[in-house]
This record gives sequence, structure tokens and C-alpha cells, in this order.
Amino acid sequence: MTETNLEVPHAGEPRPNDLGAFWMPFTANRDFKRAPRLFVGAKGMRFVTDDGRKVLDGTSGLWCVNAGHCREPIVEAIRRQAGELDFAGTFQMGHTKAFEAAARLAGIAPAGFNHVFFTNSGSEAVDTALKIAIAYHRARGNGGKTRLIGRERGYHGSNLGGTAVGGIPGNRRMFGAIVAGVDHLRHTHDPARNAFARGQPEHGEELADDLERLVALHDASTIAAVIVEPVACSAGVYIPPKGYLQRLASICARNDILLILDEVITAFGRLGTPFAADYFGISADIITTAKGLTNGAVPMGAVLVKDNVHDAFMTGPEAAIELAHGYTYSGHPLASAAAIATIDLLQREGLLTRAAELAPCWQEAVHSLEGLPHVIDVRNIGLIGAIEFAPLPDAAGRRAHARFLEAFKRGILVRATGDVIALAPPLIIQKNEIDELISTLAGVLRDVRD
Ligand code: PXG
Repeated sequence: MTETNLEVPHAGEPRPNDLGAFWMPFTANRDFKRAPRLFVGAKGMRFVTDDGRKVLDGTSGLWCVNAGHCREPIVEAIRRQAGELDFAGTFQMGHTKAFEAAARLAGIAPAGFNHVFFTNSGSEAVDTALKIAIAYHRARGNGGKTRLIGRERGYHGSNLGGTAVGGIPGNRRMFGAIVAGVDHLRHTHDPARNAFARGQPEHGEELADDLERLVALHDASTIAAVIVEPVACSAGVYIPPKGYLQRLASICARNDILLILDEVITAFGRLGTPFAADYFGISADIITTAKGLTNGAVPMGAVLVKDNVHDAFMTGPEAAIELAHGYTYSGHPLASAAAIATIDLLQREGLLTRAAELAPCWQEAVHSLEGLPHVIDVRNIGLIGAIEFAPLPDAAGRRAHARFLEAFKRGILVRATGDVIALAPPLIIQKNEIDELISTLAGVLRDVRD
């Protein structure tokens, strides 16, 4: 858990002079390429930039490096696997590591989630889960249950299904109504009643009843699934009001609607429990995950499925393919090896529950930013924090972006989304590093004047 040698072979070398070829995702490409921010190494809690500066990671990369960067057991497992079995498919063939990885993942999953479908990303996990939900109802003779319900301000990746159920307007408007039969619940953000809440907000449980409205409108016989993030992170960190998720789950159960919890970010200890389903004590039917599954080291996603959903597919002739779906790299050997090593490491170091120990200290630290210029809300849960700024007139998002840029100059990595700065450091963070992260950010918030 300690930081060791940060020497990186390429630090200090000139940056490549042609950044044109790589069309960067979710990035203002022209702006970035005028003044690039490039990493060349990382270890533990810190990145190293191409000009040799160390940057404290306040975001676990992109919410994925939960155990800290370049952890030796994971590095070693990947290295060994690459030399032992680089590739073997999992269509009508198999290799042992994929089965082991699935069993290990099911072993830390909430009760009843005994089946795992591997993908290569969160986006693929989401689209896989949506397809499984529709096919599940069809397998049980309910072919009309195809409608998918997402939620405003939800993020479920950037594939077609995930974009359709997602609820971030800017992510949707370029692509039209690409998937038919989708509707959305209202989001749960309610600053008038809940600003500066510590942990789960008090108000808003009744917003779950929005699902009753959609059931009344569309009829339950047309609805396959509801998909929500337990904590909606990407759009700005929206923490579910007390009782909300439980109420949503019970409306789903009453109407034979599958509840898909998108735990791409919240799984693997982010809230202080292995999964957010454990934290909130709710029962779902399908869980999607990715990111922390391999500590971000090799792309991998997974769909965890309850026994009853899985078993609904296992009824036809045994020689028939039960689910016409999959990816060349489902259960890739390197990803599987990384997942096994990651789960080992998370368990060995107690990282699946460490956020629960840190949460009180983290909460105090994050809320100490209340009162700084333009701060209109501070939110926290587990080892997640968010600071929201009053938007500049006609320039939504600019305040958070300016603070993100200054923070990077001062040696901390935070994430700007809309007018929110989101924080989610690796679960190995020490208290002095929490102080460093928050006091540096406080300085940025005091000094950036717009
Ligand atoms: N579902 C959820 C809940 C996510 O947060 C995805 C699906 C898609 O995963 P992939 O692996 O396809 O990207 C995500 C991804 C951010 C940020 O800064 C969040 C994500 C990705 C990149 C940036 O908030 N979440």
C-alpha cells in the first residue's frame, strides 16, 4: 500500500509532436492538443507527467484504479498470462482463467448472482444486460416486454443501448432517437431540499413512484427492465435519497420488471461494501460492472445475473446456443488473469470495505469546501465526493473546467463534469493524502476567480 519508486523511463523526454491521429473520446480535441496534458507513468496514488511532475490521483484514473496504480501482483499476473496463453476464444471453446475469474467474481457478488457474462467494457456490459433482459422475458413467453426504462442524468456508456437509456442530454442529442421504446424516470437531484447533505439525502424517496407513472402509461406488459446507477456518478454525482432505491426495487418486483443496477463505478468497494447493492441492501436482477474489475489494467466488463434469470435460458435443447450474444474477447485470458489478481488483492488488503473506514474522515474533508467561492453544493458517499459550482451565465461547465485545469497544474487530478468537480481517489489513499488532495483543491477554489 505504500508508494515506492516513481522513476519512469520516459519521464522528461519530449512529447510526441503529432497528436493529430488519435481522435480522443469525450474530449475537446482541438483545445486539448493545443496544450496537452500527458501521463507517462503511475505508481500507487500518483501519476507522472511527461515533464516529470507527480500528480496525486483524485479520480482513480477514470473511476477504475481502485487498488492504486501498477500494483505488482496485478502487473505480474498479466505479464505471466501474456507469456502462457495470449488468446483463446470462449465461443464453443474455453480456457481455465475465464471460468476462474467468473467464479471469483460471483464469490464476492451479492447473494444469488452466480452467473457472469464477460464483456470488454462497461458500455458492452450495459448493452449485454439490456439484451439479456429482453430475451429473458421472451424466453418466458412474454415477448411484448421489450421497453427499457433509464433515468434522467443517468450514464450507461456510449454504445447504442446505453446511449438510449442514458439521460445526459449532450450525449444523446447528436444521435437522434436511435433505439425505440425507451423512456426515462425523473432524476433525483433536488438541491432546494438536499443541498450539502452528508451521505444519502433525506428527501426524495417518493421520486421512485415515477416508475408507477410509466407503468400506468405504458403498461407493465410492455416493460422489460429499469436500469439505474445506484449512485449516478458521471453526470455529476447524484446520491440516491434514503429509501429511493428500495422503493424502486419493490415497484419493479411487483410488475415483473427486471432491475438492472449499473455498478460500473460503484462495485469493488467504492462505497465501503463489495457492491452498492450490499450497501443499500437492495435486491436487483442483473448487475453490470467493469472498471475496477481489473483495477483498470486490462479492459473488461461483466454482467452478473441472478439464478432465476440465467435459468430461464437453460430450458431448450442442450445442444442449442442459449444466448446469441458475445464478443471475441469475452473472458480474454489477460483480462481474466488481471481480474483474478485484482480480486485477490482487494480481498487481501481489505479494500472492499476500506472506504467504510475512511468515509467519516472523507466526509469531513470534502464538506470543508463548503463556503468557498461559488460552491452551491457538496455531496459525498463512501469514497466519492462532489463539489458543485454556480454556473457562469451562458457558460455552463466552464467554472468546473477552469478549476480542473488549475488543479492539474498544482499536482492533483480531479474530474470536471458539468459544473461539478467529482472526486473518487484510489481506495488505498492515506489520511495525509486526503488532506493533500482537499487542501490543494481548496487553494484552487480560493484562487481561481471567475
Ligand atoms: N455505466 C456506468 C455507470 C459508467 O459510469 C459506463 C457504464 C461505461 O463504461 P465504459 O467502460 O464503456 O466506459 C460507465 C463509464 C467520468 C467517466 O468521468 C465515467 C465513465 C467513463 C468515463 C468517464 O465520469 N463511466
